[in-house]
Amino acid sequence: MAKSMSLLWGAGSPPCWRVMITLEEKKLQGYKHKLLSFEKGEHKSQDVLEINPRGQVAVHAFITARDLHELWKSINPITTCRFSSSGGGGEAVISKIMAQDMTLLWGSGSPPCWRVMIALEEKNLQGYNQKLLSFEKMEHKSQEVIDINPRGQLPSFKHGDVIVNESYAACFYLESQFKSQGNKLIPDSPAEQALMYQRMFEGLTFYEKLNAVIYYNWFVPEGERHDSALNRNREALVTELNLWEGYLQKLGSGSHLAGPSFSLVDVTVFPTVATLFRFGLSAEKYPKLGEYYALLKERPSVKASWPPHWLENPKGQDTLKDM
Ligand SMILES: N[C@@H](CCC(=O)N[C@@H](CS)C(=O)NCC(=O)O)C(=O)O
Repeated sequence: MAKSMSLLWGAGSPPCWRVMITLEEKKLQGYKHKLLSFEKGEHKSQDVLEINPRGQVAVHAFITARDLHELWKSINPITTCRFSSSGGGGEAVISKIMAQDMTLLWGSGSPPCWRVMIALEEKNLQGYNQKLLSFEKMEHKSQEVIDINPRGQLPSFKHGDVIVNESYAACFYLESQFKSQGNKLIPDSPAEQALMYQRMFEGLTFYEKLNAVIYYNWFVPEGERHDSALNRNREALVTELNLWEGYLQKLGSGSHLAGPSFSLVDVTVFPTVATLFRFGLSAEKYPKLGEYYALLKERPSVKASWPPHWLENPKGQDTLKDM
């Protein structure tokens, strides 16, 4: 197994080290590897770019998609849903009972909250307890939130006594606990599964680059703002947008982000895409993202969880109009 794996790595890079520790723990010594030098710019070499088009300093772990899948299969034990039933009315009743034990504290328009809400819908867990809180009124710093999430952030999510606040963690948790309930969100095909994981984690970069532009004034105190810094952030977002356009282009029309089926990467990245268009991104300039947005916005789980303040006020901002 290890022989079919290859890792391009840099010394002292924590992302590379993570992969190497996992490979060791899984007794996959013997994989092919090549130590590259960041100083010499070897992370921008053709060898790297062929596997990782980002070839960027912040991403130091390179492993092929197929290898990633094999590795993931070996570290991700298949969990089965203890509560599944074989159809009939039983499943709906069980979903309802399970959902009653769940509580979500959320904020309207927050992509992390939206991810969890889409996952809950997809897993037929409608009927969970929920409370919409206001960021403006600082309700995310209330005791009610801090009791579940000491970071004072939304989403804050609880299932019985289990607390899982990080949106990605909550999505993985729901899929793993309710594997055979509602829609299956992790594809079986090795290529699709590996691509799903790959794009999910790239999705975090996408979200970060978006926030650095649309919330620049919110994040950076008045005296520390510079047009040059904002322009740099805008350029970084354009680079990111072009990467995602390219990914969608390669997958072909009508595809989801990891292939033909809707999966966890759509759950986690769609809210970022919707936010782009809410902030004025042009579907003419980014036609593939536009097409993807148009496809997904009609999906029942997405419609059911659409941010209420977007519904009340359908016109968004034009911050990204000229991107
Ligand atoms: N990594 C967290 C991020 C959650 C997050 O940043 N939530 C924002 C709303 S979108 C928040 O609560 N911000 C308030 C704060 O950080 O004080 C996740 O994915 O769940």
